[in-house]
Amino acid sequence: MKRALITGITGQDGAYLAQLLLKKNYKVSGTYRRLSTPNFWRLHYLDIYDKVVLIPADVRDSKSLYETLVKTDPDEVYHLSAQSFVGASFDQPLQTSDITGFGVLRMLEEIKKFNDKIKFYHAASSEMFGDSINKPKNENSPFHPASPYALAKVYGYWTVDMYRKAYGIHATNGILFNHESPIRGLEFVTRKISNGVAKIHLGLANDLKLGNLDAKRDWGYAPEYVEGIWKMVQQKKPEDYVLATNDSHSVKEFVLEACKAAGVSSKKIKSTKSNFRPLDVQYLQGDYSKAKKKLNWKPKTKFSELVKIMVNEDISRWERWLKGEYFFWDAITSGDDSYIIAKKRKN
Ligand code: NDP
Ligand code: GDR
Repeated sequence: MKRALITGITGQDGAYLAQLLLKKNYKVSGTYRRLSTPNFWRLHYLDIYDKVVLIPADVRDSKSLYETLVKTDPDEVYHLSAQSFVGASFDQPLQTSDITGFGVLRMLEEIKKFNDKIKFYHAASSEMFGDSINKPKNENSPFHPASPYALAKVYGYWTVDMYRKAYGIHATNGILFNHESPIRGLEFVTRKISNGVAKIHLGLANDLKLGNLDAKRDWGYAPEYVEGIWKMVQQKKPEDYVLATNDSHSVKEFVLEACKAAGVSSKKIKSTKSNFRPLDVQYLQGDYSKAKKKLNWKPKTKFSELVKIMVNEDISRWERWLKGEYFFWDAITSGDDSYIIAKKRKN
């Protein structure tokens, strides 16, 4: 039985990847941060909480990473831990560099000491490309990072490249474009929209305030992307790969599709300056030709289908919860949403 360690197993990709690896008969371990309120809702939602081994560790603490390697003795390490929200990286640039950038270095250093035969995956990002010429980006496109988050990912990317060349470690950068799902964090724009229109549909909110509606992204469906991640790590020779849909849509288009799916008026969705970033990437579109050729990977879920999956799931959750059904879900612990639920249930 192969052993996998996932840093960031409590996040969207960590949970889906754990589910996939369990199906492939791996022994799956994952790191989590000690928080005053535990954050395992995704593992419960996918019904895998009791099937994985959970180990407390922080990517800012090398000792905890080494101890995790000793405890799990993995064949493969999927390093997904990050401060992954671009918006927050402008408010906390140093913390983002430390977690998202130096975290990669710390993990690779401990792997080098413990067992340099471990196969390593780093979650790099399309944000590294930033705004450049308006054409689809592949593995050879130059980087123009436009946020502290993107800068940290570029640092991680080159760290992987260096450890591969200097120490012969089987290390891979997955350059993933945006991928979404019903277990996406509530702060990211797609889930903010699906959750927001679901509330408007049910009369629980009057409107939704977003920021830059003109930004374009290449949005895919997360469960398909974790399959691509696994395939990268199984290659004989470690290389870097782009995963994307080769299609790009604006935030405004996402809003219109979501409103159509929920049957609400798009006039209720507004843009406010306070939700704009100091610097934003206006256009991102990927080119996944290499992954298609070498990994036999391709995305299946189209943009409008993705929007429907997310909106329908959020409407159904709100309906179930308001009926009194109990299940693990993030909105019940998020400030504004938990307040709506508490108020409705009292009435
Ligand atoms: P999430 O934000 O959902 O998950 C991030 C994970 O990192 C969480 O488990 C989080 O733990 C953990 N984490 C944060 N800080 C630390 C820390 N100091 N020590 C240990 N763990 C920490 O992100 P996604 O699942 O969406 O993304 C996974 C990775 O892929 C990230 O590195 C992200 O930057 C990258 N990526 C994501 C893309 C996407 O579209 N989803 C596209 C390209 C790259 P906790 O639950 O405690 O907060
Ligand atoms: P992104 O995702 O920055 O691409 O990073 P996000 O969903 O946060 O933003 C996408 C675009 O939407 C615009 N936008 C808003 N964004 C948020 N979050 N909230 C709003 O109200 C809003 N209004 C407009 C943003 O300005 C931006 O242009 C995601 C993360 O998963 C990263 O970790 C990952 O590396 C990249 O995708 C690829």
